Order: sequence, then structure tokens, then C-alpha cells
Amino acid sequence: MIILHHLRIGRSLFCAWLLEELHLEYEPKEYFRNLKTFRSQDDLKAVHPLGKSPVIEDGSLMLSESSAITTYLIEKYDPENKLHPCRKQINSWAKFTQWLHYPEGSVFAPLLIDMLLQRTNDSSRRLNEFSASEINLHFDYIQEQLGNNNYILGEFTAADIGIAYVVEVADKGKHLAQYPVLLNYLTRCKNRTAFQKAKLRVAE
Ligand SMILES: N[C@@H](CCC(=O)N[C@@H](CS)C(=O)NCC(=O)O)C(=O)O
Repeated sequence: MIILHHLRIGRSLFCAWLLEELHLEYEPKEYFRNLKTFRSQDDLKAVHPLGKSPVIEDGSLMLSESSAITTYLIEKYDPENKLHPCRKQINSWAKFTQWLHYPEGSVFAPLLIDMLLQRTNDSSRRLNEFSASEINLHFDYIQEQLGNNNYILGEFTAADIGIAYVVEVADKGKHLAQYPVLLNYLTRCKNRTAFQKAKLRVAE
């Protein structure tokens, strides 16, 4: 049985969504943030030195980093390639990995800067300008990629999990008023049966 170490308010609901898409049995373990610092606490640091979630435990394997967790889960538990292209189709696989790593690698940083600026009422002009222009750049790009497709690579793949997460963060930061395609995409993702099931197991 896979254990999902889940910190309340964060991305591990999206990891539960993937576990549900793969029809895997898992046990969520819940952790709470320190109310003052909004950081994780010693209980999660006892699981992983960084004290960050998601972390999964599968037998003797303890794994962090959402993109690495996704890669591991699909490699091990999706032999029929329902949620990802076959590695032998190297170009499709390469494009899939591009969209898999893009949310954490590129999109999240300006969203985090924006989140911190909003939370602290900080008005640093240079940071504001940087995060605002980066956020537009990335969400224009994601919207362009989606085009008329339902999902980021046409059919639903595991890459949609990370993309939907950053779209949700952008929506919560009120950046998506000009992006109806992305709002529809987020609704489509959240309406998936697996997402709904994850929400019943793992609180946001
Ligand atoms: N790059 C990591 C980021 C993990 C991360 O920062 N998780 C947040 C929750 S969304 C967290 O645990 N924050 C608590 C803290 O930093 O104290 C991933 O993709 O999993």
C-alpha cells in the first residue's frame, strides 16, 4: 500500500489525483502547517528532511518531488501507457517530459513570488513587474498549447496533473480572468472522476 504524506494546503491533492487515475490503493497521512509561518512542522520533517510534500512511500522507497513521483508511478503502475506515451516513441515521450517538468521547473517560481508579495502586502516594483510579466508569458504559452484540445497533449496524460496545479494556483491568485480557455481546462480536470475521488480522500 502506498502512503501519501500530505501537507494541508498544497500540491499533494494533485498527487492523490494521479493515484486515483492509476486506480492505486493508498493511505493519505495528513500534516498541518504552522499557522504563523505557514511552513510545515517537525512531524513532516521527520518523514523527509526538507519537510515538504508530497512525499510517497512505496515499500522501502521514500520519494519526494512531484514530477519524480509522477515519473515513478507511471513507470511502475501504467504499463499499458494509459497516462503517458511509450518511451520507445522517443519524440512523444520527450514532449511529454517537457510538459511534465515545466510547471515546477518554470511556472511555479513567478507564482510563488506573486503569492508572497500578495500575502505580505509587499510592493517591490521590480518583483511585481517580473512576476506579472512571467505569469502572462507562461499562461499565454499554456493557453496556446491547449488550443482547442481538452488536455495539454490532446488526450489526458499525467502531464496534466502538474499543469492543472499551476493553473489552479494562478486562478487562486486571480490571474486568469483573461484566460477562459484555462478556466475551462481547470474545470474539466477537476470534473474528472479521479479528481473527485481524490478530494474525498485528501482535504485541500
Ligand atoms: N518541488 C517540490 C515542491 C514541494 C513543496 O514546496 N511543497 C510545499 C507544499 S505545496 C510544501 O511542502 N511546503 C511546506 C514548506 O515549505 O515548509 C515538488 O514538486 O513536490
